[in-house]
Amino acid sequence: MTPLDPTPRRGDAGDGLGARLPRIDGRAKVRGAASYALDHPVEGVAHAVIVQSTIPAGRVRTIDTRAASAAPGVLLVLTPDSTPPLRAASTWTGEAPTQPEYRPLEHTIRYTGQQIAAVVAETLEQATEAAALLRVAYDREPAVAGMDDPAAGEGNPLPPLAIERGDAALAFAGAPVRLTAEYRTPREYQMPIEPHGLIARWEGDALTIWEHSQWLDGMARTYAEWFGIPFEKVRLISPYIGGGFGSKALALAHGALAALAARQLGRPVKLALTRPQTFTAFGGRAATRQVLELGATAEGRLLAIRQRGCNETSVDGVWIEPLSSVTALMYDLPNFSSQQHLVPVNTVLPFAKRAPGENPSAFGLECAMDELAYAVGVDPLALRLRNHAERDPQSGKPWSTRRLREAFAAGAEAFGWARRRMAPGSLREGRLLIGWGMAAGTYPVRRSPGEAMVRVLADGTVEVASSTSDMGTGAYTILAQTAAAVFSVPLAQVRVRLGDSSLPRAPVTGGSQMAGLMTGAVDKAARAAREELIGLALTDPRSPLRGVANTLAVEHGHLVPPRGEAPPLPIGALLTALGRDRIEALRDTLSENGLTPEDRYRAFTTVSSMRPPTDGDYSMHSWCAHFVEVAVDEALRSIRLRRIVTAFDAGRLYNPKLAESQIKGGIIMGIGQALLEGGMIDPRQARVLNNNLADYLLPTNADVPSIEVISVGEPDPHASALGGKGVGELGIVGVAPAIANAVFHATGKRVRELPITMADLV
Ligand code: MCN
Ligand code: MOS
Repeated sequence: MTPLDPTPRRGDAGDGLGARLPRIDGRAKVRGAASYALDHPVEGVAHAVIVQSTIPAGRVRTIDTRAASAAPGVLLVLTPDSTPPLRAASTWTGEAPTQPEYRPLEHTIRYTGQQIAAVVAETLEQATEAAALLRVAYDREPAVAGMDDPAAGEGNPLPPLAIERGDAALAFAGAPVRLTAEYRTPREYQMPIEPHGLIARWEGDALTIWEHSQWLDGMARTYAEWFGIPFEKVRLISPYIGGGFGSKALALAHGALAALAARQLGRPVKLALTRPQTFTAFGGRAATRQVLELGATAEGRLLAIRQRGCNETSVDGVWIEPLSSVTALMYDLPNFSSQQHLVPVNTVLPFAKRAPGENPSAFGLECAMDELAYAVGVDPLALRLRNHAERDPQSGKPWSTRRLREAFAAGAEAFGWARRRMAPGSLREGRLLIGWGMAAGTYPVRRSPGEAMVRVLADGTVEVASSTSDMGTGAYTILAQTAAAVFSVPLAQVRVRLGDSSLPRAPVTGGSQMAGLMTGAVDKAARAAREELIGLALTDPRSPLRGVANTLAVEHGHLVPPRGEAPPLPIGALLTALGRDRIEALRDTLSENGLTPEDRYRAFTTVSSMRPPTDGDYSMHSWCAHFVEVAVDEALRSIRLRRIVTAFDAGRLYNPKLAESQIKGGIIMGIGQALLEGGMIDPRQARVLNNNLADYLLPTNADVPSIEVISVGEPDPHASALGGKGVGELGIVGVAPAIANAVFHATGKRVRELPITMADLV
């Protein structure tokens, strides 16, 4: 490259932020060069296999380990009797442990599939064989299979989640139009293609763990606390992740077991869960149920919503799937009352799956809005515009940006919504009943501190380093683009290192916050490094540009005097002239000064520092509108999607190709939720029956129609340093109700429970 040759341009933004570029890690991934946690070659590794409970409640009376221990290659059998307790770790939300000890294996059984033993052997086959030889005797107790089990009862109220705004009961009673309906979503599972597992290795009191992670620092903290070693002694490594969707944010019991076994054996241990084991080794989305009462004027203006909901949790833990999260703020709604119960059942503790809360919340609300549209005879889109909220009705704060109207308009235009006729069954193609449905979605802007290191090396390479993770989202690419923009260098000149807890700190890659906060951190660090370069170039005695001007620009990776006083100098050449191999800058996005090291540590290793969307003067959210077409075979009642158009506002897009890909991924997951997914629970054993990818149905290419994605966002200066809002979870919110509404339009059948199957339409 000769100096000042324009770098290859792709789109208006070059290789910088905003350019529509493919993922820089894409080639490595498709060619098998990207190494995932379990691929890592570790000398002398032993293999662990987990054994799970076959009863839902009771106690392990005995585990006869004799045959297993004597089996070929077996090195260690861990049972509740033989496993020493670890120290309890504080929770991911930052609360101190309530008990001193943590036992990854316990006698008390709370759900089918709970881990009760582990076998470690020389080979995976030997460990698997020996695990089958364990003889477990249980004392069984009655279990609660799910929320609908008569033994489940009403559950426990959650007062902190209750919302009372205006007088919903009164307004509902006096409303000219009233609707009451119950909406339900089943247990759902994240099901990333890369199943869960890890390799643990001790060297003295230092623990290295190769484990996929949405939160390197949070998981490293948990391991450190479990084993009573300093945080710095734990190194988590996970440069690539085969999807997480919320399931890879925490250190889990099988991780504790692998690390424990490795310490006990004095050699590295690898543990991979089988696909069926992943259904109970960590929690998926909780099943939910909500009754919505909508009161409206005859023209469809909302007067009141009363919401009574519940979600499943485990018998010994609390997981909240907040059902009011969209209901409370989507529409101009003067009177709102919401209460939620938690129903403890014998399940693994549910956890976050893409848009926890917003997703089932929107399913109820956006179906109910469609029902209201039919009750008052107003087009569903017109009804939503009629109820548009000009500010957040819950916090009373103005929206930072809300281009939902624009999303409705752009989506409707691209879809051809204006041609829709209201009556169900009015569109037909031969034996196909065609239905058009729509729904809105939203996801809050969350913010935590992030930290990044930017280095400029003597060969001109710009290096970005952070412990944040890329689950397939595109973090490598957008962070490279961020640095490329600051130095105006081609992407090929930037190297990004992520997914290693020894790198600068980052909070959880959850809540769709990472792109906004890490582009901010990288931009800040890169600017600091650029300033330092310029300063050195102007003042260092060895700099060829010393004294030539009183300012310099950085263009195309060169230091450029403003009026051509001297030839442009490549940034690497300056370092060489100075005899330095690098300059570097570490910056974070913590706004508060004077944080103690302990505060900093907590900020990155717990979610205690995550700011809610209404923290500050504005209420900040991303928005979307989905328009879908379904075809229902009149005779077979099979449901096929024909096309989806989604318009969204996620502020400025750091990379439109990747943001659109995120939205498409969310939509595809929403298709699964609407038509295919759902844990089937055996009422006798409280067991997930379809615990494999043959029976737990996910959308395949053949299930996915053409998807058109349109961005209508504009930079939101309040939401993040560089103006973007989250997209990772946004796309799934509202998909299932849009599909349910389309099915209604096709068939006249209102299905209020997911997934919607042929059986619902006969
Ligand atoms: N992006 C953009 N412009 C924006 C915002 C985001 O171009 N204004 C693009 C970037 O490529 C960025 C990606 O979208 O890397 C996601 O950014 P963001 O919305 O900040 O989400 P996170 O980086 O925090 O990723 C987590 C989020 C969550 S919480 C779940 S759940 C989820 C999701 O991302 N899990 C995923 N998307 C996933 N995608 C894949 N492939 N795999 C998962 O497990
Ligand atoms: Mo996403 S469910 O917040 O990891």
